[in-house]
Amino acid sequence: EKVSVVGLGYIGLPTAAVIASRGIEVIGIDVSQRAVDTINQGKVHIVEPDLDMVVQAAVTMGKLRASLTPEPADAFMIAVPTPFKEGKQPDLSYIQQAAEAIAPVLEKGNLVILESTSPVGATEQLASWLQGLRPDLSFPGQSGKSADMFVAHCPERVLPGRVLEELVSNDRIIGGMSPACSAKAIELYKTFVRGDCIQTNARTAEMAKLTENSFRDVNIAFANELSIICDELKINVWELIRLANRHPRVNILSPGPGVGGHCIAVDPWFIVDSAPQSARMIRTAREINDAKPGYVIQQVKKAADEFKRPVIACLGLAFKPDIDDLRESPALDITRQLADMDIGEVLAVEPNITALPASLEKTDVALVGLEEALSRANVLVVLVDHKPFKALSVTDVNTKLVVDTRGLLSAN
Ligand code: SAJ
Repeated sequence: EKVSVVGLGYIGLPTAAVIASRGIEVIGIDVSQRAVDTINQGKVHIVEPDLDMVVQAAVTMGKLRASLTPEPADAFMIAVPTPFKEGKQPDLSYIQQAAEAIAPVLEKGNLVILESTSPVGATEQLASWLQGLRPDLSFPGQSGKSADMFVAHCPERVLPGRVLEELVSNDRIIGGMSPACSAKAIELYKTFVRGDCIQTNARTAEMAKLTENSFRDVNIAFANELSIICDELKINVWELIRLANRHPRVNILSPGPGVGGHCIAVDPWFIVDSAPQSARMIRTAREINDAKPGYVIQQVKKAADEFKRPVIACLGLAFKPDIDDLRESPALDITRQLADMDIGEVLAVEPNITALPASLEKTDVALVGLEEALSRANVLVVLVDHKPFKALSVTDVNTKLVVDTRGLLSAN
């Protein structure tokens, strides 16, 4: 048995390494020479707890190898990006490129799995691209033919920061283009997944993944809307949510400075794009969450206006707690906009990085330690609930104006 993983990023690399750690031969394919070289040295090019150890072990055992060029295998797992920009079409070009890359080496009886989060219909599209490239093979879903190839959508659903654990323990949705495709895919996932592998069709699997992230987005939007209503009504939203969540059937998530990351702020748009007239709540939730950074900035401006020479300390730049990932981070966005507004000196505290990211380099923002920020700032903006910030108490900040988007201080 040999498995080929196409795309060695945040999902593909951990998946490849975990399958290899079960003793299965894995070949990882990527378009980046740097990624390929790094992995073949037993090292990693992305940050994820324990990933370095697992990759190193798999490479040393001779079970994991990376290459720029696809080669024959029994199963191919595609884990490439599917970007989406608001107002544009979902971009399936990386899936199409992956199809073009693997098509020449496909053999009768192979299994092709799409793991990338995708709009409904993408798996059918993948099968039809492959069919066009390999008319000598028969792919499922092509009318009137009995297929000798297997195609399925098995969406990834791991949480960054807990990928290696969740890859194994989460239940998996296995959406085959036919029951035979699902059965074949379940066989593969059973080799490394401890959770249940639940069978459905490809379209339902695509929608299930989008639904999970949209559920979270809508629930966070509800919390963000509550936080603004509570500001108006002079109610502590954190206490309010704690109380409401004591009801056995209520479970509200937490407000914040906005929703970041590459998944929850993106995936709902796939649904909106597929059903623009009907996806009204999903669209509104996206708009509410995207508007939250602007609201926070107004709150900070109001606080800063109280001082002649305001020093504003932004606590946290990452998109969520205890990681170094600053991509699509509302905290970073707020800090940059505050600097651009020129309303005072801006300090940034981010314990998980050692240098400012490129987007702040041209600003006057200074990266400082928590101590310095606490001693110098008169306006504190809590943007991320990193562990060291959770240890803060009201007495640390009682001479300052605080805009607390995570409820660290107001919740005490
Ligand atoms: N956030 C809040 N309030 C909350 C929870 C989160 O404001 O109560 C914010 C976070 O601060 C962050 C954003 O939402 O900015 C997203 O963070 P997250 O931890 O909710 O999710 P991600 O983007 O790291 O990972 C999600 C997960 N999806 C779900 O939990 C339904 C993960 O399981 C998926 O695999 C991943 O998206 C993905 O790749 O799609």
